[in-house]
Amino acid sequence: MTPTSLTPPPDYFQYWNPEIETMSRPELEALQLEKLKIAVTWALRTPFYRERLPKAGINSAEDIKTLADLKRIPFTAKHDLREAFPYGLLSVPKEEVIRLHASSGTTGTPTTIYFNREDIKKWTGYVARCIYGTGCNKADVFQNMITYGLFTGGLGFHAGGEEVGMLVIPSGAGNTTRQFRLMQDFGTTVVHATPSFLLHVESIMRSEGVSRDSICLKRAFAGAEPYSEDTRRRIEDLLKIDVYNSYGLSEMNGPGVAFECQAKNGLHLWEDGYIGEIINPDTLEPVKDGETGELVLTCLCREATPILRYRTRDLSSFYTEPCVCGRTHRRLRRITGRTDDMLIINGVNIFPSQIEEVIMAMGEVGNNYLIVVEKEGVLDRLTVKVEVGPDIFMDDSRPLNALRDKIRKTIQASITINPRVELHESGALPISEGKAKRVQDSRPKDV
Ligand code: DLL
Repeated sequence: MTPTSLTPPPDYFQYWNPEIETMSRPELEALQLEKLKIAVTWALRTPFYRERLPKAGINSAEDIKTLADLKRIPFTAKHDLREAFPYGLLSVPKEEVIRLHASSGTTGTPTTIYFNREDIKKWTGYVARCIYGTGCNKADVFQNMITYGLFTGGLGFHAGGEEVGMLVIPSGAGNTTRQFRLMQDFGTTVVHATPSFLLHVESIMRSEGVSRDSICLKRAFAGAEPYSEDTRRRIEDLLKIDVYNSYGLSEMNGPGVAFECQAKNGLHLWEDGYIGEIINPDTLEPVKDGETGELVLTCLCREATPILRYRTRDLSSFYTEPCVCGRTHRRLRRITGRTDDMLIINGVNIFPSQIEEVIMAMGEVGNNYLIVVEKEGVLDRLTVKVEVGPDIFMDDSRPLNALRDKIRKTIQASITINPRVELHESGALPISEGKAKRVQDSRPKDV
């Protein structure tokens, strides 16, 4: 279904937990207040918040009287989690912890999130709610083509899929040829992957001559990295499936924070589990209703590692109108990037997503691209490397030159910077099994 489709019949939308998903806003806010008080109690048990909250005049849950009191709680940032490593945010005895997940820690100390049994149960419930809300049920065969391990995407979706009662194939990421075999052997109907891996799967399927009719795929959950509406449409058209956007982050458990329903028009933030705010990242004040800013999230559903008012760095906004599906939980717009993704090229601010939007809307372009930024003398130089589509031949220079020129001009019209464009044949650019690395910025860091 596309966002502009006619209104579907009333029984089209399916809810995992109808009472919670469609509860009135006043009821939902009352529930949030009750859970926020509990989350503050959990937080006050951790060394980190025991030091921080009293400075803001919060000494117990009694100090939270209305949801507006949330604003009195100071923000928590990524560096706070690093400083609190390893146990500064643990609020239960270690014996009660049954699992941990951690970020990759590419910039130093990893951030670690602990779960007790109840936390895992609640997280699984949110992921199951997301999956069921896309129309899946226990008749589905679900191939989880994402990294298992410390990354939350593998085990998080695995547990959610089992909770819905689907047959879960824990295939993990990578090994594309084997992924097709599994799909064919077991009749996979749903997959979960990063959007870049889904595009890669489609390219390999084409180059290996795997027929679309030999698989019975209907849906994909795609997330863990930003992608544009054009990329979604491209995956849907090429694979003939419905793609649902899935948003989450390890600090808020992992996947299962916000997800698209069958209307595929914005991601419902599960507000009985998370409180969402959008702030201006410079002033730290809330933006006006519907405006874009940084998403700040408070976790209401995890005791072992409580995190309040976490600055996600992700840029989004809330839709102001309700969803046709009847759920009352507000919808987030597709995340367009992160405040720390922004590239400043010769003084012009751009987000990689602006380049992706241009490229993925062009039919002649293939499924992979790379943005390279270098220093050339005193100036910055932007190169966009693009794989060509299957209908373009690398030995025919006329159409190649025309395509190169078209890409260059369209990018320039969008971001005002004139890039160098390199065309590559399908499969030539690096792919990553996890989150795609779309930007290579080799400029010295202190310039
Ligand atoms: O990526 C959790 C996840 C797993 C989400 C599987 C969806 C599917 P982290 O590794 O902590 O957790 O990375 C979180 O990834 O702050 C966003 O910047 C980005 N991100 C996640 N989902 C989306 C999405 C998982 N749908 C960070 N669109 C977040 C855009 C996304 N960015």
